[in-house]
Amino acid sequence: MLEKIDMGGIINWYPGHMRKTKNELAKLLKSVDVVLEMRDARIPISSVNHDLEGLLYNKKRILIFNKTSLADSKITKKWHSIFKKSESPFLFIDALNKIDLPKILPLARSMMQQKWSSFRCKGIYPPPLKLMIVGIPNVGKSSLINRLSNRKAAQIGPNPGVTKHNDWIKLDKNVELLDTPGILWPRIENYEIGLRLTITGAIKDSIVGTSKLSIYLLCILKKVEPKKLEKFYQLDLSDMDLPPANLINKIAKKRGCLKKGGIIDLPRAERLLLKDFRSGKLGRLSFDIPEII
Ligand SMILES: Nc1nc2c(ncn2[C@@H]2O[C@H](COP(=O)(O)OP(=O)(O)O)[C@@H](O)[C@H]2O)c(=O)[nH]1
Ligand SMILES: [Mg+2]
Repeated sequence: MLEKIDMGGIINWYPGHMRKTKNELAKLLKSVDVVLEMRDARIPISSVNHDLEGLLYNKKRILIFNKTSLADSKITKKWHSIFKKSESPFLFIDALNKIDLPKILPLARSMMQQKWSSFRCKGIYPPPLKLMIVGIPNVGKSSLINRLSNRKAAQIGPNPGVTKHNDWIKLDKNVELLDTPGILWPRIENYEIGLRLTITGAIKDSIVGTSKLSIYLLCILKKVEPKKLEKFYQLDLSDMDLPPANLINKIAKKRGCLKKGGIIDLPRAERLLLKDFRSGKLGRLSFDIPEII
């Protein structure tokens, strides 16, 4: 996937609040009925936080793959059939475009039926359903809460690290949902996973650097969407044979990313490419591919 470019390295980005959150989650989980584990539909495997497995393994859990409208729909279909074979309940949703959101609460309630019937047998009215949403930073946890509660109950933002506290939010008189800050794991040893997490927004660009990130993106776009790339930046078809490092120079020239004296402003071109991709101008893209993972 990465051609012959050296992308080696380990990503260490584990701000103090992530460690604190993990410790707090462990305590809060006791009062939670169902965990909504949110992952990014473009990286359904790379966005798994294995560091949380020890905490979550015996909890009722729904896997929520968010940002489906940004993922390649053919690849999402393949992931769908793969996850169907596993035992975990899951949903592919889009919080921003309100895709399949009404399925979440009925699914969570259906997982509580047995426990609630035993309450009713004892003549006790079941307590409100308590949900907790967990996941990597910027995956859309707060956006989903706002959609489900029909108000701006949770703070959202385009950069990782917006939610800093664990907040209980009442969805209605029978459901409470806990928003949590995004957490990663202390050492991301697989550098390509680190790149996927960064390109999709869980890790700050500055940790990896826009240079490596844009080269990574161009490697993929060249392979998966060459026509779109060529057309969008008015390149030539033959440019698609160029190594990504040369291709970004071409894009810089085409887009007028130049400094005084006509010198190419590479960082500007890199930021432009990333912005174009993230605003959806370069099409839908999935980074975890079932056959490759
Ligand atoms: N396209 C798209 N963007 C989303 C979706 N959900 C969230 N976002 C965007 O992703 C960014 C992070 O969202 P936020 O809810 O703050 O993520 P959190 O850090 O997990 O709470 C914001 O810019 C949202 O607008 C989605 O389903 N689709
Ligand atoms: Mg948040």
